[in-house]
Amino acid sequence: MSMLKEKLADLFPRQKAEVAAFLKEYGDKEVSKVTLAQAYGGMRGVKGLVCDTSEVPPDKGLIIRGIELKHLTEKIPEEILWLLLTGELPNDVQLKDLQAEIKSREDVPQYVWNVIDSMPPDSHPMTMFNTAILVMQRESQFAKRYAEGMKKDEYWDPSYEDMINIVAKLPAIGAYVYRKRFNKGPRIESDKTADWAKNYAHMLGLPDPNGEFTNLMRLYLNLHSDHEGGNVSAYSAATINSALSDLYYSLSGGLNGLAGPLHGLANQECLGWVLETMKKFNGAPSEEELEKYAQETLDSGKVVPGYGHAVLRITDPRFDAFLAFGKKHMADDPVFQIVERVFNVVPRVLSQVQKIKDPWPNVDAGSGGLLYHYGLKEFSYYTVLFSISRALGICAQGVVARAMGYPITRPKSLPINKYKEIVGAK
Ligand code: NMX
Ligand code: MLT
Repeated sequence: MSMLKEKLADLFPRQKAEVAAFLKEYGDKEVSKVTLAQAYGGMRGVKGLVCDTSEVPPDKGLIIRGIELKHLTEKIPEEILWLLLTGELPNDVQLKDLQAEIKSREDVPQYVWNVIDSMPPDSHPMTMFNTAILVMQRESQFAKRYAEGMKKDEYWDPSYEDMINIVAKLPAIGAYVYRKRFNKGPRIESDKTADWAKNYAHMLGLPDPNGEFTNLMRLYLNLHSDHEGGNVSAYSAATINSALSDLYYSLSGGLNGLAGPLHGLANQECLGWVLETMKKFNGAPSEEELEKYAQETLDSGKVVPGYGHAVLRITDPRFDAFLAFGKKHMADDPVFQIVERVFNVVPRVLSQVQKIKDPWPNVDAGSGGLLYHYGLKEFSYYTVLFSISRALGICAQGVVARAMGYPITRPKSLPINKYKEIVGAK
């Protein structure tokens, strides 16, 4: 048994007992109230979900298992996966053990390449990526063991196996989607000595003479890994998983939500918006021109992508981390400079619109400019990068949920006349 799995086998029963005792004593206490506006408003702010892997206080941003993101930016994604699951960072021996476990599972079945090859060549990269995950569902250990009649206490074990099998294969699949979709040449074989993010950078096949792009990939795959339980992709995946659909079904389903422009696709939209400003103003726009363009975007009924958030009320610390990387490595890059300039202007413009609750940049406002700098210019691909990273959080949340024995998700909906009765409307 791997060291991580061994640790979880020890940890999970104790955590499950803690939840049971907590519920026994406090189960009937109220934790949230719901107004009619919240029922009609995407349940914003309603506390009714449980997620232990991470939390997002509006005034702090992402905290993974009690550690603020700013203290985790130098970590690599495998360390983050260990942290998400166990609540601790791994030591060197544990990290190597997890990396070896991932490495041993990275071979992708041939039929996955065949399926990607047979898709319409203009399919969106996210459609290709999510289809590849879904088509691998036949590999699910959870589905197999469930059909054989495993006990409820064992659910987390094959979920863990599915998680490692999926996580191990995603860099190769994501890289192939890039190479196939954008005619970059044949698939590049895995580097058997490289860590997860470095191997992904290697298989993408972009020039990386001094390893800066690899470092960006490590940062990128670290920063997007998790964002508590209520975001569209995590919540959708958890709902699917709660029906005991395995992690292949649930991850693919959740990532279909990430492919929406108000969620992960905003990273594609955001760089598009930045480049449009360059086209419109024949080069780098001034702050005044950007202000005008942001206002035009609002007036045309569109959102300014990369800005605003359903939970955060500060500049997203993930944006801060990308900005710091850009300042260090590409301060003179014209696209990066516009990203910085947009940051100076857009919050001011959005602050003047009363209904917008958060005028600050989110994670998607800065990442595209950095990818563009290293030659990853096909921005319809950007959400695949987000997905590879978010798979860590979604899968970790799924394994924890099965270990804790959480039931099927089923909130109550009502039609308008029932709500009218409840609030006493005429
Ligand atoms: N540009 C224009 N309008 C905005 C923006 C923005 N960046 N942000 C919020 N609004 C509007 C929003 O559309 C809504 O309008 P209406 O009432 O007419 O429907 C109003 O302001 C109130 O929205 P909020 O309560 O501030 O935000 P909400 O929680 O509903 O939505 C987002 C959050 C993230 C969906 C929203 O801020 C947005 O659409 N931002 C741009 C897209 C984006 O960057 N998404 C990525 C989020 C991060 N991620 O990676 O998932
Ligand atoms: C995320 O990373 O999932 C986004 O910031 C969206 C969210 O948290 O709602």
